[in-house]
Amino acid sequence: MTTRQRKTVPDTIRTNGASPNPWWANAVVYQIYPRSFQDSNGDGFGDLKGITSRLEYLAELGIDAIWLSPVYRSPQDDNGYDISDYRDIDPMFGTLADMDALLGKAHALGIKIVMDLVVNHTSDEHAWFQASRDRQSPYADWYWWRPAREGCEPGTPGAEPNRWGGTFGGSAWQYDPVRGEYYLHTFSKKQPDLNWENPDVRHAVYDMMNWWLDRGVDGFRMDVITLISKRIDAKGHLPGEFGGDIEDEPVGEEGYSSPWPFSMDGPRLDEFLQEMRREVFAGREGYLTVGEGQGISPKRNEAITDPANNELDMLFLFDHMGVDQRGAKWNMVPLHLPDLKHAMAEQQDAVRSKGWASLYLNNHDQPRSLSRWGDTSSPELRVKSAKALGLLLHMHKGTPYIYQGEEIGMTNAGFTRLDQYQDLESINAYHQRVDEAHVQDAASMLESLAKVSRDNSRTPMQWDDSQFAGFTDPGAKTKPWLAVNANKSQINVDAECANPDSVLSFYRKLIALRHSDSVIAAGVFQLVDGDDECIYAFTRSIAERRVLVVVNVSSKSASLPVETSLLLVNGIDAEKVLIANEDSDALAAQVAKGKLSPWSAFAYQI
Ligand code: TEU
Repeated sequence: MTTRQRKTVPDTIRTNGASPNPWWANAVVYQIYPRSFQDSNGDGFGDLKGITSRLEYLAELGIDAIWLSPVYRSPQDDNGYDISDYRDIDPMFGTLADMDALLGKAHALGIKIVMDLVVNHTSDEHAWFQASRDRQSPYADWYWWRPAREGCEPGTPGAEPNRWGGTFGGSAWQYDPVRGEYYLHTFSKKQPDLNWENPDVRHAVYDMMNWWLDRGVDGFRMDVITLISKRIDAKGHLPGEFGGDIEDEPVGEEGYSSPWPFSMDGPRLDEFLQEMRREVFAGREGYLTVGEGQGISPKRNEAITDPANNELDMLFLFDHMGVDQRGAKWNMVPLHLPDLKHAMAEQQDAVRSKGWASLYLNNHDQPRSLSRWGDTSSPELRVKSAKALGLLLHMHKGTPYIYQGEEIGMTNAGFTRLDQYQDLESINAYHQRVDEAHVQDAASMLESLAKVSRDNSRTPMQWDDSQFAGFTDPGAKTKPWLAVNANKSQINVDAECANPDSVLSFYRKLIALRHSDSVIAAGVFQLVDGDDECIYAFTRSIAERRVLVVVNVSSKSASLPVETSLLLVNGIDAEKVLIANEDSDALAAQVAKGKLSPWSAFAYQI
């Protein structure tokens, strides 16, 4: 077992306004996508025993907590984000005993475990939903059931209650012949939305959460939690039901309007979150709650995460992840750096004195940031830009999240054919856009998928250069569920572990710095030269201590902009470099010329 060096942020330094400072005030969280992390039984899917066997690796990396994507019992329509039993583990991942073993060992190593909580919807195979199909059942009102549009034959084309489309294709309404009505599904038709207006639903969710906390988990990452309160009128009607104003809603390229505006940050969100806080977390300590924050503005984030309001500890905001997308997520455009800086700065400014930010560039829904915004054209630039993006993110204020493989510089999958993809969103979008709505041709849609499909981040973790990258045994019964990236021979844990110049070693330093330096953990953020198109610079400060962060987010040599140059007017003193992806002499020479090499990045005490 490793002994962990970790200073906490002194309580005299304000983090989110809570006192004492919570443990996550200077923590780093690591996200595990269990299917793709480590397979222990050769079935081609990662599992809990696999994760347990890799905990020492994570302890050495230095992370404080794991966010575990869903491992509950599930038909796996959306890789576990469709849960059919909240109190059991899917056999694909193991058993409850395996979960207890994982918790026990993680805790012994000083690592907390935060479970994914998916309660905007269940699986259609969940017992609640099955019971709900009977109008006489006590569960009849647990989901959003609605009759066919007036004058239409139920179950026929166009008879859906309104024109909402599901996030994963087709209508957001599915007709159920047993009940003779439609149910709402914001995501796939196997993910019916729960009716949070019904107090029985809410209390069933709180009971389940308490059950997991009693079992030893340390908190929850709450899937699409900001969609739980839908905008209904006094009669309980959803917009557009039976005619109404949704007919005027813009219809997207694929012929549907979006239900999201009617559920993101809905009217009862604060009330539900406060109720959850009371019913689940009152009297408990040391947990973490982080919500997926679609539709939450930085200003609203400040309120929801202000400890005085008793809602959530932090949220994942989305605005900074959309800066290179236009309209549909499939329409990617090159990054215009000032857009990213301003989106991040707005989030940072809103948590200056109250509330808290979570920091991420990667997760299981996003393409790899290194392929998206870094430079993978040569091994040198790949390593340097991976470190630059890591430094950039980790020097902001908030709690950084590392998505598995990010710490070794994993890249997009490199798939070129539709049959290589497994993600339902990618496959459905292809058919809808290419075959049905004809908004993209096959070649351009394959290009879009190669850039932005969720499968880009879901390829197996690269542990070594063996056939299946150490994710599963070469002699395994089946191949990994998703192909291993061809670059596993260059990019893997084994190759990086002992190399002090690797991306992995750099991430260890980033994590250690957050633990030991309270300016990095809690310092006030100030953007510098916000409109510069290559250099991303900002300061972090507490009282007289001030750290300047400078990153060249480009593959060309860039001039240091005015304000940044002024802050560096005395040149670079090696002793004041907190962390950098180049040696101090090289940095000093660049700064002396007023230039920064491609992807150079450093944090400097000024
Ligand atoms: O994601 C919700 C979400 O808003 C998206 O990021 C979504 O996955 C999609 O990429 C939109 O284009 C959460 C989970 O993180 C995701 O994996 C699930 O599929 C989804 O909810 C449904 O549970």
